Amino acid sequence: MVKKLDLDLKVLDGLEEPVVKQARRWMGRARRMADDATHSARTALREKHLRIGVTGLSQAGKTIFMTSMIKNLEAYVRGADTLPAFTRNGKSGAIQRIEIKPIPSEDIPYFPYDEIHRRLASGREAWPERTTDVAGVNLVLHPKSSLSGRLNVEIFDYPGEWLVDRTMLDPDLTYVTWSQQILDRLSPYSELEEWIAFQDYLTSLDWNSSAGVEEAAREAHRRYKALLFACRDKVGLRFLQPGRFLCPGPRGELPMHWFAPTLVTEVPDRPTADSLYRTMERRFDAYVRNVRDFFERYFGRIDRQIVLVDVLAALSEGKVVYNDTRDAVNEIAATFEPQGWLGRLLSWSSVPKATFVATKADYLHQDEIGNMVVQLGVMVAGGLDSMLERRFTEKPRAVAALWCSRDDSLDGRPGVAFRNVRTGGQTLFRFGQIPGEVPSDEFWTRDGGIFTMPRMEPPRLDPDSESGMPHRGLDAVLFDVLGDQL
Ligand SMILES: Nc1nc2c(ncn2[C@@H]2O[C@H](COP(=O)(O)OP(=O)(O)OP(=O)(O)O)[C@@H](O)[C@H]2O)c(=O)[nH]1
Ligand SMILES: [Mg+2]
Repeated sequence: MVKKLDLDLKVLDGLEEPVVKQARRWMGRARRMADDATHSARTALREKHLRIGVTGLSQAGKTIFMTSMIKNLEAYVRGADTLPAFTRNGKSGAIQRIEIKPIPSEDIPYFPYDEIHRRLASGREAWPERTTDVAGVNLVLHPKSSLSGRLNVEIFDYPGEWLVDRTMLDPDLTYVTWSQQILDRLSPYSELEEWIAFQDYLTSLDWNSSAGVEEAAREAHRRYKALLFACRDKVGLRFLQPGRFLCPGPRGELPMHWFAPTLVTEVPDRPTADSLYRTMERRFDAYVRNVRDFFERYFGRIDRQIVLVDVLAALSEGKVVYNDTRDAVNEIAATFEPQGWLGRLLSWSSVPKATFVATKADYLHQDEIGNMVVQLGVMVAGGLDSMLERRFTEKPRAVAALWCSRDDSLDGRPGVAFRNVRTGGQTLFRFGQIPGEVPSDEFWTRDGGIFTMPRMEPPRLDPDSESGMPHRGLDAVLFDVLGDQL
């Protein structure tokens, strides 16, 4: 191919100057494309690709999980014993080298794991900010065995607020049915001033009218958004849609965001295209299309899904937050069910294998971790047995991606000790009972029943990360998703 192009370039000698230049440019480009194609074909034979989605509601621990995953894989490759599950399963030293590269399409922001690690290593108040955009990296793992090809592991981080939009892809959902769901879900918070302001405005609107539509749509959106922020920041809810109203992404707020749930329960009779109803409905449809594009682009070809759930935050913040988190996790889990509606709807070859993980397991003494996993099963599928039967996950896990505590005891019962971000001093902490079922009303009214989890200071980290990041149980999850590929 390349030889043939050389000959053709000689034939061009003697033609008009600009024509020759243009032709040479095309030939050059064709040659580079041919080279690239040859290179890709050669490497494709030796390379395997694995896309891992790390998902979870906001503040579930995704950013820390990914950073710890990368830093511990790097340290393991350098010979540190950071992933004992690999050693236990005969894969000690299975990865000879690791390269960390941008996602091959090169148009996705680079996940700033080094910067996050540096901040964590710097001490107090070092936890990352909420994530506001998608970011990813490609981990190129070079296995020791010459029989296995290079393994490209692409991982993505994104704002947890966007995950709940997944359920908006249900093909049976319309603007009207979605609005009813949302208004039902938020009705327990009707005492919030933001709810009252939003409801007052909705009831004053004429949905068939085409006068003042833009102002009405924007004002309804503004008031609805204020309600979503109040539900997130005052009540602690996470199942809030549309997720991009809370976290719009790098392009900021777009005109398609200027809608809100409607009070209309049936499609009005022949509304005109420029009526308020149709305008809002059109924007809702555009939003759903955008959500579909997002999930298809980043999660459409995911092979393994790691779903992180902050079980302890849900249990500590009271019945309302528990039910909200459980509903969100339930609905998201259903989208991972083999043969679920999402798998059939999108052009995905198959629904990825999911691993459900309870995060921040360093708030518990080792003796209590089993109860945490049982509660994870309750939240995901009503019980551990049902979670396994419905094949949501093969092995539910509990992980502290960054282990900030040590096991201790409090009043003779298992607890943990850590440095508290608020006080800067040592705190002895016992989470208390972790129910093995959906908590009863007595659970919520018990002494000390509802509290905000104290924030732990990150442990002292080695700034060069030679020894990785201390964790509890991360190695088991990584072995579940990578072990059979090495
Ligand atoms: N003790 C402890 N705290 C953790 C751990 N992982 C996360 N956290 C805490 O949880 C908070 C949220 O963690 P992130 O990793 O930023 O959560 P996220 O899912 O990326 O959140 P969003 O970007 O908002 O979606 C952190 O700021 C920490 O306070 C852990 O392993 N141990
Ligand atoms: Mg994050």
